[in-house]
Amino acid sequence: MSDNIIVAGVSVDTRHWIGGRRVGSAGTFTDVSPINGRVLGEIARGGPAEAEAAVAAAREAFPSWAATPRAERARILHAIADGVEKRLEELAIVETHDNGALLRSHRRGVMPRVAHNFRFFADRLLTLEHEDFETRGHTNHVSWDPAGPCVLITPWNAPLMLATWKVAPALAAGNTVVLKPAEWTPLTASLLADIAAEAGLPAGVLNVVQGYGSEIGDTLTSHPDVRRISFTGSVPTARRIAASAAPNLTPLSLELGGKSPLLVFADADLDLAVDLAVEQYDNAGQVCLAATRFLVEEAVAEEFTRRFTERAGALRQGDPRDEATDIGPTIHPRQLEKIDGFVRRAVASGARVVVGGHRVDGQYYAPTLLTEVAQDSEIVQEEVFGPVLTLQTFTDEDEAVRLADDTRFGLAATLATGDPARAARVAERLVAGTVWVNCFFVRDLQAPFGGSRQSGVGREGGTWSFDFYCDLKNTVTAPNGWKSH
Ligand code: TXE
Repeated sequence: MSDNIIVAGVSVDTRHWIGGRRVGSAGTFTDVSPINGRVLGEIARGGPAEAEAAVAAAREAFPSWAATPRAERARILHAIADGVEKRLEELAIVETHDNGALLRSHRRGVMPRVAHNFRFFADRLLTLEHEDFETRGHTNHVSWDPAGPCVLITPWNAPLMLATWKVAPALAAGNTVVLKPAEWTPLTASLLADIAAEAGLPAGVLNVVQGYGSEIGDTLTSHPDVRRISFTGSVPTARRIAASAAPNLTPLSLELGGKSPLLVFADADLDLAVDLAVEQYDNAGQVCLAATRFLVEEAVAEEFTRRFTERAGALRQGDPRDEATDIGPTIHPRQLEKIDGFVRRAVASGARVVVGGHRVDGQYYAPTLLTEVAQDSEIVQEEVFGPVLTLQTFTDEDEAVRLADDTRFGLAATLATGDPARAARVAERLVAGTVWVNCFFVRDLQAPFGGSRQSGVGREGGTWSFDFYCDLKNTVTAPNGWKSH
């Protein structure tokens, strides 16, 4: 097997990155592009031995990186951001080939954001401080001590973006990292390893291992030398990881699925509401935050549906490399099958198709809206992770809140209303990690991000990330530094 593959002119190393060296595996797995089913290459298929080696490398590199002055760590993180910006076009095109999301989004939104992830946490590190305070003359000094090797496990829907949400704060905090990207999208993590090495990140501080979660995951998550695990993905895998981490009581951050609502009140600007609604087809609906359940006040439901149908019908589905495309393919034949199964079962149990409801050529699924769906039905309760939305109506605010909150998730909610008092009232009542009012997908890294209920455990962002990736310590010193009786 050749160690490098060429994807759209970009050379990508298909091996692991462990302790500052490229390391192969006896076996490989095949990486296929969702755009056209073309094989991109064979990727090193890691297992327990590679997981052990990566954790050992992270453990060995930890003391020196943890002791590296904050300013120097921040400088290296900024250098990584510089590298991301320099190779932005390459990262964008490789990511699009690997996961099928729009090239124009990768170019203009996602990859600049990847660089920002490093810059933000580098800068934040330099201002991370808690004012000392006194207790009966004693001084309390709070510090954020690096925790140790961190295992970061990431999904395929926004591979580099979600990986760097975790990698950047973990490294900034002085930890070392083993990153395990999803097996459907292994490529940009490998490029990140190159960029980090070029930026001067010492060997072993960032390690990248490739492979199937079922083969390499357990060794990583059950490892006694691992001090933190951060995972974004599905609820069943999160349960497996939590069970595997339980004997060591390794702290976990879990960012899981959602079934978030878009509430449209009769007093809303309907054009804005429809804009927000159409946005839910981004990335072919494979977005954890997507507001997949439209809850629309009865008085405007017909008009909302009419305008939405018109807008959805104008969306262009096709090759995500084409700047004019609005919706690309689904990630994998298995995901397509899963999406189609959800829709077929919903229709069989009485749902009415307003828009779409069928496969298109290749791995594409038509943007879909279903109505006449029961609150307790599978299509309303379970995450589809595809371009499939449902519409239900409500008659008053209480019913809107009741329907919005009636799932096992609590990741996000979006409100469209012209009444600020109502927005405040409803936002306060909803169980959700993020509530957007008359907007969607605005995320400042200073804000806490995460889900309630089965949408996750913990919050990432700003100081919350440092709280997770550090062992917080309070040092209490006696008055005048001397023992008190
Ligand atoms: O996710 P998995 P899958 C949801 C979405 C989707 C469903 C299934 O509903 O349809 O999950 O997707 C690694 N130990 N989301 O099967 O299995 C795996 O290799 C350690 C929502 O792809 O959760 C990959 O790196 N790791 C979501 C990562 O877990 C293991 C984004 C995610 O894969 C492992 C993606 C194990 N035992 C899917 N088994 C979101 N919240 O955004 C697997 N993995």
